[in-house]
Amino acid sequence: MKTAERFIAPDDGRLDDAMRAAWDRDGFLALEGFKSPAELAELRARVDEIVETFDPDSVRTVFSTQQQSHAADIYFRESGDKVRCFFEAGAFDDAGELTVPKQRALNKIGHAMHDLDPVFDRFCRDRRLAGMAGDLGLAEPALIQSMVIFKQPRIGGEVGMHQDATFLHTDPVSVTGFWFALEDADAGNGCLVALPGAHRGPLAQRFHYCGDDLRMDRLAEQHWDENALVALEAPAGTLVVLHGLLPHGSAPNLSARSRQAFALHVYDRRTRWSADNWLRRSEDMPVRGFS
Ligand SMILES: O=C(O)CCC(=O)C(=O)O
Repeated sequence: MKTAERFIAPDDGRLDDAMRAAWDRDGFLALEGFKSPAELAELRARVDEIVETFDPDSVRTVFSTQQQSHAADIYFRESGDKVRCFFEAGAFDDAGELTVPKQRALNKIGHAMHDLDPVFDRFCRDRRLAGMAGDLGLAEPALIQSMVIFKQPRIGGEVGMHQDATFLHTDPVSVTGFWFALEDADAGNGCLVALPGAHRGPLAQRFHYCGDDLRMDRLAEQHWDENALVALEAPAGTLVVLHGLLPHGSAPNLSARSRQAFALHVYDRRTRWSADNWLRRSEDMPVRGFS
């Protein structure tokens, strides 16, 4: 598999012509050195604190993109405006007991740390990101979702190929992913993979409420050529920006190294947020921009 091109992150976050051309052509942009070691260390220390205070017996929700079984789970459904921890499928034995310490058992934390936690708030509400969002056409950015993705050693699960607009839909599509490597991500520990240029194709699926049920509907045939995948290798501190229609995912992490990442998803308020999206927020927590 080829490795995708990376740019050196601009100091002020503003995209030059070559970066804009790569974004238009590929539907992604990898910017190395966007976050400093100190910024990464601060966020990772906060992640460690959240995990430290999390009681694994309080909930046993497993998050897996392979089966939507978690969808029935109220803990997941109500996490759009909360800070909640989700387990890896491979973290339990047949008797339902954790086989690894909780620090090695979580798949992710989601989905509103950017609004509820001061350290995440600072990491996300970065004036360089605000400038970049403007360059990407997000004229009225709304920070809708944040996720820590652990990709644990040995048991870090696959993230199946998907488009973010499947889960965070607006009309027209505007969701944009800002994915940060908190640790080195490479082909050996399950880095992101993507199909360059395939963001020009249609939205293939939608995950949405239908009454009280959450369901996945097919909207268009998926002609995603897995032979054309590229590896988005990303040294710690790299920001990978992902177009909402770009098919992307990541392989399981079978290595002994973890591959922690943080993702922030932003949409443009000038578009119409689809009311049947899975992610819901209470009225007293309206979605906010970069300031
Ligand atoms: O970190 C990963 O492996 C997947 C992340 C992803 O798909 C996303 O942020 O949209």
